[in-house]
Amino acid sequence: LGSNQGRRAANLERARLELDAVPGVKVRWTASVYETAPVGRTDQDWFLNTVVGIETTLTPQELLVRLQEIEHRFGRIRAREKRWGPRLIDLDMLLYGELVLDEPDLRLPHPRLAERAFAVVPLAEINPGVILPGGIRAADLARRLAREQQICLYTGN
Ligand code: PH2
Ligand code: MG
Ligand code: MG
Repeated sequence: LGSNQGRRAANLERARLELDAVPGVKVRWTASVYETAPVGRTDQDWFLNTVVGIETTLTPQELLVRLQEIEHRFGRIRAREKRWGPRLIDLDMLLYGELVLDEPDLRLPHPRLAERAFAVVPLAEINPGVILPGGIRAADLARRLAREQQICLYTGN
């Protein structure tokens, strides 16, 4: 979950609640919120990011549609925004169990997951032992990425 516009922390919390309210989705784990330097396009505000772990009976494609519906309810209009640009809320699927999927609109694990401290650090809180692309444990990769990228625990101050 990511947000770098508006009330960022409130956006993350609302998205988490909306996700939990989706039929067939239960949010089981929630990582801390981190403030993170923008990756990809650096000329934008810092993000708040977190990761949630869910249990679901939905397929990845069904879940993707639900994530996009939530983004849409925040007023996100994809056609009007830049890739990697500012956003009120961004909901990305990082992993779906151990599934590997390569479809035009959905690749799992998320193709850039293992490069991004803002995803791996909170993920490692929830599941330190999960093996990420590259064959490395989330906790080990998180430690490495956190040294290279700007990320700090968000306390609300
Ligand atoms: N999301 C992006 C691009 N860059 N940078 C940070 N720090 N956090 C994000 O969630 C993020 C980003 C595209 O979705
Ligand atoms: Mg994203
Ligand atoms: Mg996205």
